Amino acid sequence: MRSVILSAVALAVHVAAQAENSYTATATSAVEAARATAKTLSPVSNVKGKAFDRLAIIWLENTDYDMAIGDPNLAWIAKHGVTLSNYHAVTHPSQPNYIAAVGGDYFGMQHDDFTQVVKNVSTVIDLLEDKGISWGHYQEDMPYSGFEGQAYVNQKNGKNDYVRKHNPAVTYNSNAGLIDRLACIKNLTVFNQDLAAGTLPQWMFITPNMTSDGHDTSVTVAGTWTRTFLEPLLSDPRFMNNTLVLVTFDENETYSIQNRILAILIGDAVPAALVGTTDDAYYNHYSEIATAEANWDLHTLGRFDVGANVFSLVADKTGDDVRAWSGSVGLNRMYFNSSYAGPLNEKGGNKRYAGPNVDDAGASALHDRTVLPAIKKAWAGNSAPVYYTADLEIPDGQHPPSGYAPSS
Ligand SMILES: *[C@@H]1O[C@H](CO)[C@@H](O)[C@H](O)[C@H]1NC(C)=O
Ligand SMILES: *[C@@H]1O[C@H](CO)[C@@H](O)[C@H](O)[C@H]1NC(C)=O
Ligand SMILES: *[C@@H]1O[C@H](CO)[C@@H](O)[C@H](O)[C@H]1NC(C)=O
Ligand SMILES: *[C@@H]1O[C@H](CO)[C@@H](O)[C@H](O)[C@H]1NC(C)=O
Ligand SMILES: *[C@@H]1O[C@H](CO)[C@@H](O)[C@H](O)[C@H]1NC(C)=O
Ligand SMILES: CC(=O)N[C@H]1CO[C@H](CO)[C@@H](O)[C@@H]1O
Repeated sequence: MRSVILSAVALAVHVAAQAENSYTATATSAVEAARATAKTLSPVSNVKGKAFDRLAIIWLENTDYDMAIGDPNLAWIAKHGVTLSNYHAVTHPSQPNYIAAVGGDYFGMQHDDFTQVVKNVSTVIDLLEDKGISWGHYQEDMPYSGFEGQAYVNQKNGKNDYVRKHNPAVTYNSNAGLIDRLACIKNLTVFNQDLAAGTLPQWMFITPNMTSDGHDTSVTVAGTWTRTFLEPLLSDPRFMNNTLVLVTFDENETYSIQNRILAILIGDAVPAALVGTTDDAYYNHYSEIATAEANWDLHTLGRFDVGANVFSLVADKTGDDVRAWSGSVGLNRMYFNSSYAGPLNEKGGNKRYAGPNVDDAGASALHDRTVLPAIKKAWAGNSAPVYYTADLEIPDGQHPPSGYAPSS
């Protein structure tokens, strides 16, 4: 009896550990072998939201605000949507921005290297699944669903193509340890299959490849790719069914200036009266999580998602207050161009993960959302430092959270 129980436990541990680390090989033969057996899932759901029923987030790369809005194709998208003119990335370089957009913090990261966020840190995916909302990642040219390698180059010309640093879900071991979640981290080939089959999820994150997103090319290529991808979808009822699309960038190109980036909301969930207008409220990548939370009454992560502004066209329907930056350091003096330190920082500093604010401190004055019960259960009583408040104002490398100053 005892030995049976032990082997069942051992098996469970074995399966989880294997799933987190089994699919990193990048040799062509290894990729082809893994592709043959990779699991792909396309769960569907139909949970009504207050302002939209589907959220599609598309990220492009490394372009300064003025360059982006000057691109004719992005300008075309802006004309058909709402321009968010005061949207800021949270740091440099790319990877921490992606990490932040699903996990509510970048945990001090200042690099693009292979990273695994510890398993007990949750993401928006936990919040969505808790309410039965289907989700997916679509990463252009990811060689197979659930691939965990650092990169996969174009097999014909050897050029950069798919990169893990632009795939936020796979970097969190809370996802990478679960085979059914890896199966929802797919490529754009599968996007087209899901579109055709009517099996697109309600929440999706779309990353074009390193050519298409402008990283190795230019905003002209990124703008062309985005309009080519999006324009047909705008009139396709299989995609556009009370759908909100966010098109944005990971970061600004020029490090010495403010890390402001272009963001555009478009789709049939945008009220007609707002099409072609500009919203100048302060947003950042945490607004992406906050907006999903407000729309579907999700719980929170208890991190920077709690205080982030909900996009105002959504906040109009959810009752959220869109606040102005009012910190002692003015927004005009916040560059968001370097990282505070933390466990993912390669230059040293405090290696302790900050804990979520499980007491919902300050949040009740803002909204009814509370931290996901599973997160509360995991972190309650933990002695980890907590630097999250319900404030809109967030830190950066020049204004770090207490105990997380960057080392020089
Ligand atoms: C996309 O993923 C699917 C499923 O794993 C795989 O069969 C296909 O070959 C991939 N497509 C590309 C372009 O790599
Ligand atoms: C990136 O995607 C585009 C189509 O969106 C394709 O033409 C190109 O071959 C892909 N890969 C590279 C390395 O350019
Ligand atoms: C659009 O959404 C509604 C539910 O909100 C659903 O009944 C309908 O089937 C959807 N239409 C398409 C084309 O998917
Ligand atoms: C961030 O911007 C400020 C102001 O221009 C500048 O002093 C600082 O060197 C920049 N930091 C980085 C890492 O570029
Ligand atoms: C989460 O994992 C980290 C790293 O293993 C550990 O230091 C921390 O104590 C864990 N937190 C909880 C709440 O278990
Ligand atoms: C705030 C902002 O947009 N910062 C800059 C990003 O880069 C462009 C081009 O260098 C600047 O014009 C922006 O001011």
